[in-house]
Amino acid sequence: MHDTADTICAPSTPPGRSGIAVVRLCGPGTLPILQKVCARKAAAMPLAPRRATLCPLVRPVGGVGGDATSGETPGAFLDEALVTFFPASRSYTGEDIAEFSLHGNPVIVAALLETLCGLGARLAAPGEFTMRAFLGGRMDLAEAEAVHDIIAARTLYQAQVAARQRGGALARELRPVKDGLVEAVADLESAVEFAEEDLPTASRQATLDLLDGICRKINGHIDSFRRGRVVREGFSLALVGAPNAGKSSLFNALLGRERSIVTDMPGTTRDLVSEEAAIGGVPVRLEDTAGLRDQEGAGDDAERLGMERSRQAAIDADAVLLVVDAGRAPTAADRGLRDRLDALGVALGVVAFNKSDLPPCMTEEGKRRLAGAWRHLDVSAKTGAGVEGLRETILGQVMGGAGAGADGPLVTNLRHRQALERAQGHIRRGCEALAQGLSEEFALMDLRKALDALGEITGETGTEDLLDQIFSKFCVGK
Ligand SMILES: Nc1nc2c(ncn2[C@@H]2O[C@H](COP(=O)(O)OP(=O)(O)OP(=O)(O)O)[C@@H](O)[C@H]2O)c(=O)[nH]1
Ligand SMILES: [Mg+2]
Repeated sequence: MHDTADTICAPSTPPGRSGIAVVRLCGPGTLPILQKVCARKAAAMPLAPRRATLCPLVRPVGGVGGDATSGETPGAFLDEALVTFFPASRSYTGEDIAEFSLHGNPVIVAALLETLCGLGARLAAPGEFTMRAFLGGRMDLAEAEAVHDIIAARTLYQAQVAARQRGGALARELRPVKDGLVEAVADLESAVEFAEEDLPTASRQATLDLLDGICRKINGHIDSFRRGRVVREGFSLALVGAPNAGKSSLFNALLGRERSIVTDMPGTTRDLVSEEAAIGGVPVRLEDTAGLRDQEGAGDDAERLGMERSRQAAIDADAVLLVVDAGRAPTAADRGLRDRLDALGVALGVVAFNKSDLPPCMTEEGKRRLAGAWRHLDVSAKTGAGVEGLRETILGQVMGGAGAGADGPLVTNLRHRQALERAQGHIRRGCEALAQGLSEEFALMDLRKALDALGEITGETGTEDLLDQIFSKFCVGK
């Protein structure tokens, strides 16, 4: 069981020197501790709730027994800070909270924490404030997880998606699924109650239809995870192609700066060059690679090792961008490269026919044949033409056809997807039992398990073991 009887404290800003540093205090001891550390003239009066108040902070003489209410400075001065008191009724966790905005100096922060602990608080574990908010009913578990995602976001778009979940979007989207399940359970329960009257076949069919609709809705959520995972974690893209095709030029164009060396000499890039970028608000690790020649054994040792790394990068990446020089006549090597990527098991790719600013040397039919099942488009790394379209195409491919801003459900968390899959499995088993004409009680057992699985997402059911696992990933002080 998780203890919420203690009063906890922690720094909520990262260590080091900064303009301000924030320390949080939370729990039943908040007010008595505040009265001891805030050496205000009007200390006998409680701080106005939810109002920042400038206070000298002191380490009271005699620790817990000290008294700061006399108006005199009763102990060692710590800092002058802005202190905000949030009463339990309107706080993040549902308990009394105080927030101290101090001068951003680690020595001052440490002294305040030591003082608070001396007065009966203890240092909070990672995520303990948010865990208390969940346990206190201030937010559901999916919302609490979204708090972590907001802080972990690497792009504004990721933060916006997480903020939607923090606002209860997932629970709202799952509401019709849960309501449908509860309706099906109620139908079957009444059938069990009036067993001697036997549920008419038509009514059983209606329940099956209802469950089928629910399964389809759950499927929509499960399918959205492909997109959601990419939004939450980002993806990697390896640029591969023949020497001199313009891979490094396109890499720089996608990155928006001249990171990789470009020359007119084939074989310029020898090793992998990796950089973080963002496409449509989704983080992407771009990998520029050494040009792949058709004679794999050719070249010096460095070139051969470079080509081996290129092949490995193509295998390891989430998607491949095959860059083809369309400013010269197509060669058998270009076609061979596309086949080799298939042979390496690269499933997701886009073909960029580069140097579209030069007179065209390839027919549309030739491009289509070379690209095969992959999407292809003309670009010019030199002029930038087509690069924006290329970004959209790449994102569309890794997101399974939808763009970053696509509407509809978006499951970004593997734990949620697994719970949805379990719920779906239970519903399917329940449907089978009904279709086989077994007693409704069998189906009821499965549907109740499905409801439990859905409840795990928002934390209504079976979460005690999960809590430490989820909240240990949080920062201290959140
Ligand atoms: N006209 C034109 N030239 C381009 C374009 N993209 C690249 N180039 C030129 O093509 C040559 C090779 O470009 P790189 O980007 O170094 O090609 P690469 O595929 O990285 O080459 P390696 O690293 O040697 O395999 C350079 O002279 C570039 O200026 C383009 O869109 N249009
Ligand atoms: Mg290069």
